[in-house]
Amino acid sequence: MVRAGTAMTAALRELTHVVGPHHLITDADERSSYEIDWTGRFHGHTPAVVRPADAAETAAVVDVCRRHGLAIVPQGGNTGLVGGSVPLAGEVVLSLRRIDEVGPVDRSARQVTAGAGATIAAVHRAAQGAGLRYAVDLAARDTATVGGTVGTNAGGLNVIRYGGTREQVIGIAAVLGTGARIEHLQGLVKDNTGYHLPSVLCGSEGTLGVVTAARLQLVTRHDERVVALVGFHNVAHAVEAVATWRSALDCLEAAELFLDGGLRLVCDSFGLAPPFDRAWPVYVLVEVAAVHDPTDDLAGAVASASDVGDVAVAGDAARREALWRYREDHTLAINTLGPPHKLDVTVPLVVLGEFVVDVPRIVAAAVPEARTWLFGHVGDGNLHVNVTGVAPDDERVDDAVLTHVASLGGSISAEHGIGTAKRRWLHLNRSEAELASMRAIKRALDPGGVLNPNVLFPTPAG
Ligand code: 2HG
Ligand code: ZN
Repeated sequence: MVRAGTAMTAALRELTHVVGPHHLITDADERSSYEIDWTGRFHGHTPAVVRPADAAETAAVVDVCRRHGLAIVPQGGNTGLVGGSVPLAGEVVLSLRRIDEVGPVDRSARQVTAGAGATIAAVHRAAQGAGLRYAVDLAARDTATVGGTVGTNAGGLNVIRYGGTREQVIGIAAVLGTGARIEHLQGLVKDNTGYHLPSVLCGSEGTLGVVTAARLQLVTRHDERVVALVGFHNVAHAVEAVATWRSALDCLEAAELFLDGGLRLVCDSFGLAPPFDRAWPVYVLVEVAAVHDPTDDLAGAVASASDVGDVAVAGDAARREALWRYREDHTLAINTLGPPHKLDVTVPLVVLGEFVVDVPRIVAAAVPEARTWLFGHVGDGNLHVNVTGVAPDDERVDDAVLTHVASLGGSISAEHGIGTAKRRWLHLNRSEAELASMRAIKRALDPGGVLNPNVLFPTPAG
């Protein structure tokens, strides 16, 4: 698909014409941060990074690329963890970061329209200013963008209460692979007028259209927040406790699990004091939020769980943040050991406890020198299996873990997407008929196969 010589020169000239010379980046140094993913595992190259200012320029960029047969990788904050936003096969990078306007919050509809390049933190600030909240939150909030999180249907920390990104997207604006622009941003909650294109594009990983804006649902801001960090002797009891808390606590926003090894790594990496005088094999961090102080509800729920060791409770923002660091800093701490293999999976809650125990053994059987780090959103069965000490292109561990996950009836991608990292294993979760339907949609919306052609499908879909 990548053109050489004069054809490329002509295409770049046209792209310069569309976005202006400052926003077509061809210099190798300036391109480099767009060519590598956040973890450092996926590294490619691009002839150019194109940075349109708005949806009209985005449409013109897609049109130029279509006509010249240039493949495109749409990119937002480039915080994706499955190699889906970097040009691994010489694609043009279409960076949406300049389209970062967050519109006025509609207080009565409780919605806001945000440009694809707006960060999740910017949406949070806008919602906060209107006394509301955007329900999607994740550790990469300062860099991850609306477009990227829509493209990957990002989950994050509050899925147990509010669902993932798809549940918040009321409308969408995008440029399809056909070059057509669609815009459906009125924000009507009841709107049964055919296919729900926001849902189709959400999670499509840039293969069907380039999202330029999204109409997002906001939720009530609960200012009474409490976080508890609970140490447990064993995983089964921790998982059982979370299941009980989920039904007992209407105000449960997050239930996150991590293990002693991960906690020690975080503390060592960032000079943090451990939360308790002694270590516990398993930790669960829970956050509750309500209009009235939920401390007593949380205390009652924690007290009723069996096998609870130490408990730390934080009501004020600084101490809540301090407890969250033990969980959120896992990603940063693990990356200090070199690019990890990131296997973001869901397993049915009934087998989650034994999965946590079995996975390190499965990893060690595949690559004895590998180290396994487990943490994640235990409330919805989503664990992040991180593996270090394995070469970036050595896929033995990925194969062993993903095959095991599928055999348990789980998903090989809970919230990060398939990208290039997992496309080999998509058949474990999707039948031939499902893959054929997905390919048919791809062909209809991107007949030239220009949009992110090297992700998602086991072989290029075009
Ligand atoms: C999180 O839950 C993110 O913090 C990143 O999904 C997970 O680093 C990871 O594997
Ligand atoms: Zn996560």
